Amino acid sequence: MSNQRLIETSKFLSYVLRHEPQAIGIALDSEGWVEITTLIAGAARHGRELNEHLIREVVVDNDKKRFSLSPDGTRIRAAQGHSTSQVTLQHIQKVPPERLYHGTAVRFLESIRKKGLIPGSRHHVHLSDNTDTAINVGKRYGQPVVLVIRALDMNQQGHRFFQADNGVWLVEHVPADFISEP
Ligand code: HQG
Repeated sequence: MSNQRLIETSKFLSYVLRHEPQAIGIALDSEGWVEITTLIAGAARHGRELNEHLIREVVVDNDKKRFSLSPDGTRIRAAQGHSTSQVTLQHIQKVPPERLYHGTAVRFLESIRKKGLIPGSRHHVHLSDNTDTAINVGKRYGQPVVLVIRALDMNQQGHRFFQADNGVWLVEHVPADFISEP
């Protein structure tokens, strides 16, 4: 399977499983799941040819483990990053490590200093446990900068942390007091 086809399919799956399931006339359950057969049929009705083999390859190959299969292998969901109101995924609540990292662009810093980190159109602020990931995330928006978050302190002061299937840490909001800049 060509890499290009896998990337294209991953982008398409991100779009329908996180943001716009209605674009291909499918519904996700509140945990984000849909039957793979339903997904394939919906995509086909909208001119997009998928098949089970291709979908499974995208799930396994994906660099960031963006998608998960149900234990019986019949359903798929995006691990995190949703904006659709169809999904209210109950991620696993966990005690975070002492520090977590958030990659952003330098041009957002002024606003972050005022408001802290806010989720934008997604349901959560995304944090990682390593700086390499954070740099790559930040680069998407311009000159990257990695912010250090005092996650354990935040948690001890009542902020709930969740971890998605793929290891990404999620929190509702990071107040500016817990953020340090390099
Ligand atoms: C910024 C990708 C101004 C925030 C990535 C970020 C990640 C503020 C942007 C995942 C702000 C939101 C998530 C404030 C936050 N003022 N800007 N107060 N607070 N921001 O894309 O974290 O490839 O929704 O720093 O790799 O960049 O999709 O979030 O720059 O894992 O799987 O607002 O998405 O993964 O942008 O990325 P995003 P993100 P996938």
